[in-house]
Amino acid sequence: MISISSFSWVPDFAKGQVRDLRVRWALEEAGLPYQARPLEQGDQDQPEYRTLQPFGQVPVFQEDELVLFESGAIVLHLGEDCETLLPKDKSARARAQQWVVAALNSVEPFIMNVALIELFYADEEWAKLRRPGAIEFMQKRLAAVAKALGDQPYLDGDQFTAGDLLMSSVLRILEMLPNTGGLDPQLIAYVERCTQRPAFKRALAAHLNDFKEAA
Ligand SMILES: N[C@@H](CCC(=O)N[C@@H](CS)C(=O)NCC(=O)O)C(=O)O
Repeated sequence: MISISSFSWVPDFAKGQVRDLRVRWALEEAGLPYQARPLEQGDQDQPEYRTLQPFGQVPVFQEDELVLFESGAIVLHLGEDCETLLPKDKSARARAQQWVVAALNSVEPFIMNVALIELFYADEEWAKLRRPGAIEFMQKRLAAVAKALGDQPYLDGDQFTAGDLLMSSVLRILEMLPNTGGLDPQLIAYVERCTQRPAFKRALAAHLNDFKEAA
């Protein structure tokens, strides 16, 4: 049975955002059963966990002998056997992988810059100075995503792929960041389209339910 690590507790603002959700979503798209293994506070710093995840983060994916960290790598691994995530056609598959990397490498870091300022350092003097520039840069990246999407339903056209799973997950971080310019209506509709998928709804329900059960 596949297992993924998650946290048993996070602050309310982070519920529905922790990165195990991305893997749960991919597992649901692939139709694979799994069990979550919620970590208690401090478990992520234990040497046994650090051998699985060097940075002490969630999620860790385990299936038999295979142990993987990095949600993007896990989604790509699951895509190997799931055409919904990674199409069979070689070029379409490469483009889906490209959007996975774009979401995690070209968009998420700029949203996370703003998230760190807003959620953790808002009162610091340096954060107040950095904030406008960080928001401006993030908004430039969001505008570029909107332009690339154009009037297509998904980043590569008509088909949802792993690229959309990760991009919409990354864009959802904006839900935690009011007063930072938000998403334009086109990207709001895109995120809505992706998260209306039954697989996302099941993943989110399980993710949220695990916090309730652990409380
Ligand atoms: N790049 C990693 C990031 C994982 C990550 O940031 N996980 C957060 C929860 S969403 C975490 O474990 N934070 C605790 C920490 O960094 O110590 C991935 O995508 O798997």
